[in-house]
Amino acid sequence: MLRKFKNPRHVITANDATQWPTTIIPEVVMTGRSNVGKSSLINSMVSRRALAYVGSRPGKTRFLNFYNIDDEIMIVDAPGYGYAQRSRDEIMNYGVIVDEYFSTRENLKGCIIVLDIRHLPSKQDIVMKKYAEALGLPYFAVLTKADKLSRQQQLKQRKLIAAAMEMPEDALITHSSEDVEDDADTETVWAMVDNMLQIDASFEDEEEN
Ligand SMILES: Nc1nc2c(ncn2[C@@H]2O[C@H](COP(=O)(O)OP(=O)(O)OP(=O)(O)O)[C@@H](O)[C@H]2O)c(=O)[nH]1
Ligand SMILES: [Mg+2]
Repeated sequence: MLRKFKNPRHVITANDATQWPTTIIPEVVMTGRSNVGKSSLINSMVSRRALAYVGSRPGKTRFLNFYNIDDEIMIVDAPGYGYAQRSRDEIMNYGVIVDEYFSTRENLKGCIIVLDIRHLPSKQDIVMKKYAEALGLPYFAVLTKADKLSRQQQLKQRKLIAAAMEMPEDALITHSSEDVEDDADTETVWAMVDNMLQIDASFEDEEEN
């Protein structure tokens, strides 16, 4: 059974760090190529059709979008990378925004790397994973758009992607935001999120002792 939320809400689209919400709510950020389904994944995690903005063309999510999920967790939707239609300045600007967030945000407790199950990871995906590792930020991957492949193809792609990302297969969750029956996979995504937050909490306990 997929967990239910009472009041998931959009807090702000933050153009710069001064607009980041001042809370102590732990944050998990979505990252990945443009158009892979980051915003759609947020919607399926909270069982809402249109909390996060989804469109048919790449490059929809601009700047950082903060979603407060019942005051328990903040999901942060980041602009996708690798979108060729953006101007050079725009790309630079997004790089700065995202980098500043990752490297300075104290609330940030984990990262979900979103990949399209049909494609092998790009260089940027691998860089993203190494970046999270270098920052000591817990992460896992969600392979979206599983509805586009047969079960057998899904298993094959998951293996290939795990190898290319140098990640254990169980850190890759296959998911579809189109398939309304996909409760079990969405719940697995939440379980992985819980896990990331617990890892952080146990570090804090150690520091106190
Ligand atoms: N078939 C299928 N389509 C999906 C799935 N997830 C997302 N899409 C579609 O893919 C397109 C992009 O989805 P978004 O959620 O906006 O992707 P995004 O990663 O947030 O894109 P940017 O904001 O541009 O970075 C939309 O047309 C979605 O309907 C999925 O699981 N299956
Ligand atoms: Mg988006």
